[in-house]
Amino acid sequence: MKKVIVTGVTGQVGSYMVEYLLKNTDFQIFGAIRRLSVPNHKNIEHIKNDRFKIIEMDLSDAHSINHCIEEIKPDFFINFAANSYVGFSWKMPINHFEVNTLAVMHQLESIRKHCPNCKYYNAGSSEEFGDVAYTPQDSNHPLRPRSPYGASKASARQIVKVWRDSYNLFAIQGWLFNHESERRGLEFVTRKITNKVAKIKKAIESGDSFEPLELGNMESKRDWSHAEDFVHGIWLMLNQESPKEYVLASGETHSVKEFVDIAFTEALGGSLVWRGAEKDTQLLYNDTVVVRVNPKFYRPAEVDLLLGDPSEAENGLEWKKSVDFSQLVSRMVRNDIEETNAT
Ligand code: F7E
Repeated sequence: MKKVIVTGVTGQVGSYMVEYLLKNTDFQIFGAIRRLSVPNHKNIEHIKNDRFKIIEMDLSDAHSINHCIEEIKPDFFINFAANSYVGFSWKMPINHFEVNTLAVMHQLESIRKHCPNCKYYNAGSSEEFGDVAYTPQDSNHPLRPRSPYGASKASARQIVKVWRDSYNLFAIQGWLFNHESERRGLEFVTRKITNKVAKIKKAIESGDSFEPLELGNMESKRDWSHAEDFVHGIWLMLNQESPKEYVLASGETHSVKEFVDIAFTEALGGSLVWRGAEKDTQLLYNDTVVVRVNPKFYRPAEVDLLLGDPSEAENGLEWKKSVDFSQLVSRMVRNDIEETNAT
């Protein structure tokens, strides 16, 4: 039986990958997690299967990475574990490089020594494009990161390339544009919005008071997809004959403000009015402020616009997104309304 190690399985994309592999392969899956004093297995609690086994691996510990790879000798290694919150990366830049960059080198070194035929995927990011030179961004776009996070992923890309070229490994780092879902962490803007929308809706319906949603830069534009669509694209990338890297993106770009607008409209219906601009922007519902800006959520440097070109993946991998922007917002809002009403 073939063996796959997936890191970051308690996160959104890792948990979807485990479900995908259980459904579409007969492989043994090893889900790597980091020991925490308060573990959070919410995203994998529902997955009970003899083919899914949890192993412990800490990406900041080269010994633990090597130990797992040497013992399991996987056929595939999919690395989703990362410090992925861009806004936080200015506060802990070195840790971002340890986890997002150096760990990749440790993984590749262990694979080279113990299982050189293993196919390796590291999650790349549109944040590597950063201060974009042209739109839409494709796989030829230069790396121009704007955050320690983006720099850590761009550096990891160079490591993957060097190990691929030097040792003839099947090692790739596909570019993932923003990918969201009902399992997205609350610190990311999409889930922060949908979660608060649900709470505000509940408060309004119960006649309770509430604090408005506070956001940073609502003008920035992102290319948002559903994380489940990307899991399929990544598996197609890993099953190519030779290691080629692709951009996975929806091919649509929308501002944070548009996301807010659709989310509140979905939950509350009409009677919504925008007022002001930039740092004075507010959204009102029946004359009550439901969204306002708090400058503390602005970043030291912003990526203003991201729009990916999915055509290479559509042609080369026959990959296609199945969820569009408004469906994504709507699914996330409905899920958060259900979860909020259940508590
Ligand atoms: O921010 C703006 C913020 O934190 C999106 C990660 O998965 O995708 C993600 O990175 C935009 C930015 O995601 C708030 O300034 C405004 O312009 O949801 P985000 P991200 O930075 O795009 C890439 C592809 C990755 O690889 C990353 O790992 O929204 N924004 N107000 C805000 N963002 C947050 N988080 N919170 C706010 O209040």
